[in-house]
Amino acid sequence: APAAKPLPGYASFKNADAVIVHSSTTIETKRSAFGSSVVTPTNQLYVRNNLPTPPESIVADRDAWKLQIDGVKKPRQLSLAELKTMGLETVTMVLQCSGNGRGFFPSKPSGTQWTVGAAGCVVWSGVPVREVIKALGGVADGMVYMTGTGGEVLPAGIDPKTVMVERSVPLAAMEDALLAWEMNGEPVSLVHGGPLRLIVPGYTGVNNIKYIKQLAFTAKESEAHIMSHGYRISPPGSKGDPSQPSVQEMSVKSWINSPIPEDGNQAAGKVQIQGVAFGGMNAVKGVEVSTDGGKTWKQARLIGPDMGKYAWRQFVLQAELPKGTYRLASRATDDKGNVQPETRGENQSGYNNTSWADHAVTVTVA
Ligand code: MSS
Repeated sequence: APAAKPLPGYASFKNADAVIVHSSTTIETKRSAFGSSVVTPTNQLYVRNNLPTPPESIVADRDAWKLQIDGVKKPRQLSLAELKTMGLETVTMVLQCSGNGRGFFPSKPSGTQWTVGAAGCVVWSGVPVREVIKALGGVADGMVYMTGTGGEVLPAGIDPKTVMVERSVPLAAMEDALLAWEMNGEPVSLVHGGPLRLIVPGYTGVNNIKYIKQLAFTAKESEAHIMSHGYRISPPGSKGDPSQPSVQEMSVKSWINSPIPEDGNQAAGKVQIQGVAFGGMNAVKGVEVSTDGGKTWKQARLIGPDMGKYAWRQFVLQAELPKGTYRLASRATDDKGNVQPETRGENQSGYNNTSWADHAVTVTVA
């Protein structure tokens, strides 16, 4: 096996034993590192940067960070210090890259070959976007999108639209969105978007803009390439374009984190089959577990605290497993009755893989 890549400098605080470094801008949590305690520790959370990380200096004086708000009745710039006076809310949510599970596509789409670890369950605190907008007189007439722009300084000499991280989500997403300065009880680290990050619960990672410098209510979607052509559900063999659905809302998904093949052979007898399940926009209602590759299913038990509909739930099925080989699978259902599908939705870039069959593992009990 090739030697593990070292952690990049900006992420040197990460627990090297708990992550897989794919590249200098993509770091995945190991499936064996998720544990059973709901919240993903910051030093194990995945990283995905579309551009190089901004300099550490942007988190030197956090309260001085400026956010421009446009497309409201009274557009203006607000400092983080001012935002902190305008409201406070906490939301626990699954942050998951649009391409999590891409590594299971047999077509091997280009991009990071994430399996399950481009996701985590994270606690965010900040001011609700709706509070800020209310204070600025409300959304201007005719605006139907909320568009966030990342604070990266773009390389000179190229059309900014080709590289900038700017994403539009439907206005309705504003309802539960936060401008967050705290993550898992600490000021948001630079790598995860400090000093200020837009959090759009239930939406895939890319819609959660780090180091946000502008929040605009707009009549049209952003024309940045990452919005118009990137992160589109394109039919296999085709290129992304604005007519295809954008990768936005997440849907019901689960996977098993223990036992897994990485842990080696399991001892025969009592086994606690456990994993995580989430509903994306909806709460998880239940999870079934199969030990025979999906032929038969048993209801698992949700364990641990329920941290709200955007968080994931831990589940466990206690099983008695004699020696043998088992194909372990999990299948979640949300509270609207949506069931995690057996198959992935084929698409060119390997987005939104929720297939329970793809996420199943083969474990040997000896
Ligand atoms: N933001 C910004 N500003 N930049 C970049 O690059 N990326 C994305 C998000 N946001 C970015 C942003 C992505 S793409 C993702 S996933 C996320 O982020 C991640 O996060 P973390 O914290 O984990 O790193 Mo896919 O869908």
